Amino acid sequence: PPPATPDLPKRLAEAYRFRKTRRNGLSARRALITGVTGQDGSYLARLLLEKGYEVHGIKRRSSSFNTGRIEDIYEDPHDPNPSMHLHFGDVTDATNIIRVMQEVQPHEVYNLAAQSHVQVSFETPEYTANADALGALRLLEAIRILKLEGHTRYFQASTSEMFGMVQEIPQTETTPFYPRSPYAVAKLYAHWITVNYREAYNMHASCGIMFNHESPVRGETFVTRKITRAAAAIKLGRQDKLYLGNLDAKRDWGHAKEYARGMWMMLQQDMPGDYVLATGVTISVREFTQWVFEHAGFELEWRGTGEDEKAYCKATGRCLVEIDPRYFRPTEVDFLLGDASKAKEKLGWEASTPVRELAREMYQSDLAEAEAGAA
Ligand code: NDP
Ligand code: GDR
Repeated sequence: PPPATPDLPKRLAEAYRFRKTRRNGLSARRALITGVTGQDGSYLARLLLEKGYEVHGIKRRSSSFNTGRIEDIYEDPHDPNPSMHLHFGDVTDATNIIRVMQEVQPHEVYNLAAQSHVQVSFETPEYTANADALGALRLLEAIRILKLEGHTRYFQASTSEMFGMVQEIPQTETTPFYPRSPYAVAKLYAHWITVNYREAYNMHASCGIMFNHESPVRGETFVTRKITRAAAAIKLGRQDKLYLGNLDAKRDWGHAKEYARGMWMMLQQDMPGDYVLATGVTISVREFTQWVFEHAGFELEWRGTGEDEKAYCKATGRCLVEIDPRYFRPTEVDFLLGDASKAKEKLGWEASTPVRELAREMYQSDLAEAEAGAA
């Protein structure tokens, strides 16, 4: 008779063994990326193309051009053998997701699509829940409906925002969650539904609990990029000052390119699992601002407190940074610091770009972009 408690890990390892067989005449190792036009999607698509994958991305229809970040890797669809394909779609549209999934029959799905701005989620909570929470469910269900569980591995972009009001320092895979925004609550649903589908249906489904990661192609309204762009514009005399919200918030900021590699590594494991990706260093928005302005040649002096705090250029006395309370959030996440020991031990993944170097790279890129714009 079978043992009362079956040997689950062995059974799962068997179920997840990568199927190398051809399916419906499709042969290459195929990956489907939702959110391919975003920061992480663009790094991940590049990485997978380098590794020889056939990459399929889902992009939204937009009234203006939204493929700027992947322009250089997107091939002409008339090419007889393109390795990068774009499909119109939206994670709020289940029929579309099922159709694309059926067409592509991917070996790996990376769900990066999201309304990813925390502050915007307070203004669009229902849409954020639809895209960020139910979007994950739609993808997992599509895999199940099409009976691709034994063939398709799934990655969910979970977030350190789920820790919210932190219950433990540093935060690990076992730290309790306490989300503080509609975005974080939606992502918590997506996280747990991924865990549930893994346990209920033996899916190879993994979550990367990723702390903030940035790059020169970071969205312009996230604080790091907002700061590096403003410093470059101020340097060139095109902007007077920068308005920010909470300067005391502390974040664990890493480089997006390294986090994309971590996502891929999770799906190469025999067993699925959840992993924190973080640098293990935390700094405040104020410190990040200070460093970026230093790169730009402005030494800052902070005066005042709370909403009246301002930063002045030490050399000229000119005010360069002011607080605008409109950027304060109804509920804030004050402090995040991740411990990525599990990822280091099991995946061999480690963040390697110091945040100061990241700030410099982003500033230099924005300066070059601003100078080119002026030419
Ligand atoms: P971005 O905001 O840069 O990219 C989000 C992507 O999702 C874009 O391609 C966007 O398309 C797409 N998208 C948004 N809504 C939909 C929708 N309804 N249907 C289909 N696509 C949609 O985010 P990042 O690249 O920074 O982050 C990638 C993922 O990782 C996100 O899920 C984010 O929540 C998560 N994450 C990010 C972290 C970070 O620090 N960057 C940390 C932890 C988690 P479009 O270009 O048309 O807007
Ligand atoms: P976050 O990133 O909310 O951590 O979410 P963001 O850069 O928006 O904010 C970081 C911190 O900076 C404070 N802040 C400001 N933020 C913005 N955007 N604009 C400002 O002017 C400003 N001034 C101060 C914020 O209050 C906050 O404390 C990011 C996103 O990529 C999520 O999708 C992802 O899940 C998390 O990181 C991990």
